[in-house]
Amino acid sequence: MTLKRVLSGIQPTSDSFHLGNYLGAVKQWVELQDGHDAFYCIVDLHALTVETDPKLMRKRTLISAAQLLALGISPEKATLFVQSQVPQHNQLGWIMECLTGFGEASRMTQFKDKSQKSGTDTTRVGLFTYPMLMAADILLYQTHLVPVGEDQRQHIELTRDIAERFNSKYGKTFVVPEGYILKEGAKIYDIAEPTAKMSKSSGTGAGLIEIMDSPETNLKKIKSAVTDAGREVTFDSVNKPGISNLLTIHSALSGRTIKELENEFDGKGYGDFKSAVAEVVVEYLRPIRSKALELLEDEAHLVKILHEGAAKAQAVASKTLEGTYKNLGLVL
Ligand code: ATP
Ligand code: LTN
Repeated sequence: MTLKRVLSGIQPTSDSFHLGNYLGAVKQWVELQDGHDAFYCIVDLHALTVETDPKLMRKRTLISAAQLLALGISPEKATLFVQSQVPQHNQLGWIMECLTGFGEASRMTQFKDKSQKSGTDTTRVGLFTYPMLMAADILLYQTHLVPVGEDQRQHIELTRDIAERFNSKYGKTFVVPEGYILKEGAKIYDIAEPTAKMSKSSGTGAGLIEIMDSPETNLKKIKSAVTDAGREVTFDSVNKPGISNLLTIHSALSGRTIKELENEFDGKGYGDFKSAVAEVVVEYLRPIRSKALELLEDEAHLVKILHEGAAKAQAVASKTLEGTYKNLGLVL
């Protein structure tokens, strides 16, 4: 029996992943590496769509790899690689751009949000074509499932549309992928501003729980998390976004249901609840941070894992690219 293929990517745009990245995406990556043929990609080319510093780029790519390994990605089970080391991504990316309408690309809400923030004049063309490169990342591996957070749903839809369009025009070339997006945890909110998405590039800083932050910092941030009117610890995302977000986080990390947590904190105040959330988060992240720091001490080892991953990825990607070129009538 051939295993279903899984692919996902994460940008090396920060010195640390945050709880949203973990609960929305990487936690599922770890689960899916069992029983699937998984490819996980540090999408450094995507990270070039905003201002970058070469020294930071290298550092953050290695920190990303160390964190993914510390969070449980195993190079024996999954193929972990860096996007720029597999040139087929750029090659198929161009084909994807030639298959996408300007109008449909213009409807991508992530582009609209991000370009609005920086202004059209300074927005890079790469930010506009970003979803087409993402489609190439996915389609190159004949991917069935793409584990991502809710914010990526529209990009997955675009990828499916492009794949279907290509298949019907040029013959069956790509597997049409499906998003793997959880109901709970697919959108973690900023804990200081619980109506905004927890994000590396925007948000308050005070509301961002980072994996590589010290336990003391995270403890302090969670204890100062914004709560809501009233005093009952109950899940109600409309009227109690702050408490609901903390309940989601606690439940995802402790494995206890939201109902159980509501019962446990019945009659207790927000203060007690926040202390409990802080303890769960800090104790969960403590060994992960230590492991990532330990891995970062041996850069050569990390680079070797990534090179081995890139070689495995290329073997699959080059086959798909060849089939694509052939179906397009390019002379091989
Ligand atoms: P930025 O906020 O700078 O755009 P990001 O934090 O969204 O970056 P990415 O590398 O773009 O980070 O995303 C990696 C994965 O994490 C994606 O699958 C994305 O959907 C998921 N993700 C990001 N933020 C959240 C969040 N707040 N809740 C749930 N999932 C999230
Ligand atoms: N666009 C995604 C990152 C990303 C990705 C991918 C996710 C790039 N290529 C392929 C899944 C599959 C983001 O911003 N989080």
